[in-house]
Amino acid sequence: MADGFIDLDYSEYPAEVMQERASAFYDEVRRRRTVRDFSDRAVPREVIEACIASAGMAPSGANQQPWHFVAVSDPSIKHQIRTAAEEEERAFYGGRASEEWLSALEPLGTDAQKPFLESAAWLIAIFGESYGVSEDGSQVKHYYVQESVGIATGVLITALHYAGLATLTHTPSPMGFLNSILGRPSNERPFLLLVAGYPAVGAQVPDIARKDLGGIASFI
Ligand code: IYR
Repeated sequence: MADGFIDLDYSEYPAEVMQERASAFYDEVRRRRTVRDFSDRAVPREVIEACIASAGMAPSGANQQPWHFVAVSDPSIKHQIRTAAEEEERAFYGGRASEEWLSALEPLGTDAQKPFLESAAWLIAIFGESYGVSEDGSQVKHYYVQESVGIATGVLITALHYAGLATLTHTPSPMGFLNSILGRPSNERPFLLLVAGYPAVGAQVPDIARKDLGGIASFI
């Protein structure tokens, strides 16, 4: 065997089993919805740890794993994040966003108030490392950072949903305040703030549909 290579750990499923597994997975993920109304019930840290560990298994450019996740349950840090995010959101909804953008958001019923940033059990701030820093302090070029972090975030959202938690992808813009509040270095750029927890009892979601397969894929 070539140096630096090991055998693939792979188990093949018969075609019918593959079909069953693919359909069962679809039935799981089709129920995922973005939730904006969270309960303040605690969620064990170990669940979040396992989901983040799954996200860390995502493929990445040159296997550089250019991501960092900060999981926040501390109420005072959540309060600081909410205060900073709402300040940006007020600017966004109060004039920074175009009319076209605001009308695209209308079906979602969003506004500058972000109470879930304090009520939800966990906020997971996801950072992309625009470059790495080696032991001697020199910069290491990273490749496909946005793609890699986006894939890892997708795995994280799916893992949290699969575990039985609700999530919300929140993107206050700009998000630089996350570096200062969470003490992250300047080579890390905030990618997304993922809110995770139990949905509030009676939580509602917008009555919007996903495109069907024909609307998102072609087979040739
Ligand atoms: N960041 C704002 C606005 C917003 C933008 C998009 I695109 C959304 O899909 C949802 C919200 C906010 O969080 O309200």
